[in-house]
Amino acid sequence: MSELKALIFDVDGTLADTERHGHRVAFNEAFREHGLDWHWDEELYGELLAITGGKERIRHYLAGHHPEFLQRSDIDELIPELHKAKTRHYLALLAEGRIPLRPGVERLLREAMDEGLRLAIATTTTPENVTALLAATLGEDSIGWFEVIGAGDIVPAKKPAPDIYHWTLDQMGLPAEEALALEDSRNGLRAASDAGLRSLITTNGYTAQEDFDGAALVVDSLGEPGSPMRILQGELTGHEWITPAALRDLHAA
Ligand code: XBP
Ligand code: MG
Repeated sequence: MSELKALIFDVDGTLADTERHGHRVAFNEAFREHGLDWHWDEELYGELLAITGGKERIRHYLAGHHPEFLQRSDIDELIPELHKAKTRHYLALLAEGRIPLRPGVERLLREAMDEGLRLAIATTTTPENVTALLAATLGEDSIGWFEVIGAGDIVPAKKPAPDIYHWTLDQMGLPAEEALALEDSRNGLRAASDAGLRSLITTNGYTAQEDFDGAALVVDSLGEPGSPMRILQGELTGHEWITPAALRDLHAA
């Protein structure tokens, strides 16, 4: 069994609950700004999350709700324009400090670095969204904690395709057996598994009911001293919150 050398983190839903009060709100502001009466309520957004990537999500929404829009001759310009506006609004929400990290995330990152584990990010979201979240929550320097940030359109096929994990592992020069993925969703689990990685899943309100068959462990959060995690699937004895030692046990199991 290979030694655990690196942790690869997803961003949306894993590092922070960014979707419901972050991305969703920013999409709606972009639509309003463009004079469109589209509104993604919390329930609809939960359905749209099946499609990763903001531009891909807008196109999927139009196919189901406003198919006539897809016939417009300028649709290939309109979608990226809407998405650019959405990113601007999302970055403003982050800068206001409205989106905190999930419990245990900062602790685990610091403990992992103290123990010499390598850190990376593999996400579907736009690169600026990642660096802005890190800067707003952990300070500018934290961007440098991550050896590789694989994000957005750097690979053409987004999760659940494994491409972003393949790209990130390639950049690190690391075999999949020496890393563990931290994810929150079925799409993320599929991407990591198809790249040969074991995954720890931390669920959230949008993903708790998903099928996590094949995950090394599913918990409701990383947990903190005094505020233990709840194990939803799998086994991990002797740990009440996720530490590097817990991750090494999972990786070796
Ligand atoms: C994240 C996503 C992204 C964000 C929006 O999935 O699906 O689309 O919702 O980001 P994952 P952009 O956590 O699996 O990476 O609008 O910047 O694409
Ligand atoms: Mg996610």
